[in-house]
Amino acid sequence: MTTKTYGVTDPVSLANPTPRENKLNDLLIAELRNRNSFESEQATKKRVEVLSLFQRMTREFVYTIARRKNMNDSMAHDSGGKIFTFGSYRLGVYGPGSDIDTLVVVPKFVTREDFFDVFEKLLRQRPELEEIQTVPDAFVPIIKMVFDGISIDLICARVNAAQVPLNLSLEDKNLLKNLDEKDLRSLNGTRVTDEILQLVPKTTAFKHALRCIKMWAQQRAVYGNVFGFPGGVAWAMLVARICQLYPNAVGATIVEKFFHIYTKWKWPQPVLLKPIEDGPLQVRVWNPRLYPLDRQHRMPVITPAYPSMCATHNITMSTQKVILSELERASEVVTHIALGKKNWSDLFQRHDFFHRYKFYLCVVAATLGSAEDHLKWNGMVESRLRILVQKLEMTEGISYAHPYVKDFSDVYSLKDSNLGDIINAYGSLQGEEFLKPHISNTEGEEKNLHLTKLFIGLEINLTKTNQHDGAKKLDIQYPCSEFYNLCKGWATYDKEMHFINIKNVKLYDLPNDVYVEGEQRPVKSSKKRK
Ligand code: 3AT
Ligand code: MN
Ligand code: MN
Repeated sequence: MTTKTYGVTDPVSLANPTPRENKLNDLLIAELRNRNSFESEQATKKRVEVLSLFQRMTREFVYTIARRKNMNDSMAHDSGGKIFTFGSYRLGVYGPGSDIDTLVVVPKFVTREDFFDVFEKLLRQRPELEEIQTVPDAFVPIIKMVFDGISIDLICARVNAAQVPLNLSLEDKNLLKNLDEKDLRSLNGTRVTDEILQLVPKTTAFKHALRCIKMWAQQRAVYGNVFGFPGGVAWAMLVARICQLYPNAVGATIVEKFFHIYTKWKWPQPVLLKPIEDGPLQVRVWNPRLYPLDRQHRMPVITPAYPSMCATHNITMSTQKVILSELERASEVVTHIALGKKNWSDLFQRHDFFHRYKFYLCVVAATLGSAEDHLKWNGMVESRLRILVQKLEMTEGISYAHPYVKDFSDVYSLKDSNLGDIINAYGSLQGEEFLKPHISNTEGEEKNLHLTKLFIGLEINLTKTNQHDGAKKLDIQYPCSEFYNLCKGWATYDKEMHFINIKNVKLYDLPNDVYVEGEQRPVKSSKKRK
């Protein structure tokens, strides 16, 4: 039994699980298994092997650079090099489709240029390499690849040390001194996940509960940092805090307490896993007393590793409303599960986003060019969607604007049609017939039209007075044109190549591909005529 105190308060209860709680926990794990949350032991073994190969390659990489810098053989060997992981693999909540988020840590004398030169060459020599994409100029420079059937996100960071031995821990804040921003960002993922795991009393209960919360959040479409919802790290910290409050509970109990506690939480009171620390760098640490921007965070969840940041700064008035109502629903469902009146699959019931609003906006990003060109343009549009959401929130007649957390993409060939006609037809049921003949089957073609659509559900509250004023029609001109300008202000925007369009789509005119297999389209209840 755990008695040590974790977190910023005493625990709520030290109770061990009851037989009934153990039973509920078994049922939860069985339901997760049914839904393919866990991968086979064999597949996991392969991940471990690939990681140990990457560890050997990391040492070879550092050794090569050390020799180039004229170190002797023994010094070069002692320079070391170590891989760490972060993301779902490190947290132990990965599934069959998960990647491995991997960090290569090197001593001070190895540069990022070396990584994108020497390490990349080492990778390209390997027969297991299936796909590789390097993005050295990204916010977090990265090599994305498929290696021996496994997706891998590989990043690199230097630390403030001459050697990186195998027992190095990234906990020491002094390792962060004299690094650049990209090194700091690259180290952050691992430093945060390592701390979360250390701050949790029982990792088994934590992992089971987090798998459940991730499954629930994905099914209910409240998962995804870019769109203004908590991402994987934020959900992990939210679960970790509950684990601290119930240190001896099993996963199922953590889940139940999770929903009960967060429906009653006094936001914007922050969720903390430990007191916020000061440190040796000239960087900002989250502090709402000092920084007005931090005061705007509506549901702050603060990372434990120095320098502490808010992982949920993207949450807006609308997404907060959606999250709170989903927590409310889940809180009722788990109450019924505990009473034996419902089961875990009820918690994981799919959302009804494409059934519940009368009006939607469809944001279309299009690129006349390569798939890679479109990836960049669309990525920029998506990362700014929440700004459109915030502008809509302030528009009269809209009570909230609910962004959907997934995009839909297609590739078309222009044929003889006008580009504008295709973009206009895209995103509605009406347009589907027109688009059919344009579906592209020439994957590699340079000048295809790449299209991605995003949806925002609008909750309207036009009051009687402005209906009488003749303003019955909702006016979204202003937020939309502001959003166009914002996107077109992108540094590498090219008007011959990049297009952006927002259209109104009514519920019954939503395109077919937003519904999953087996899901019925909503049907107009025909007015009874006599
Ligand atoms: P999967 O099991 O892989 O689906 P995950 O939680 O590991 O779930 P990701 O691999 O997408 O999810 O992300 C792992 C971490 O990488 C989370 C975050 O710290 C970092 N990360 C992901 N995407 C970005 C991004 N666009 N910018 C900065 N950091 C990111
Ligand atoms: Mn991952
Ligand atoms: Mn990843």
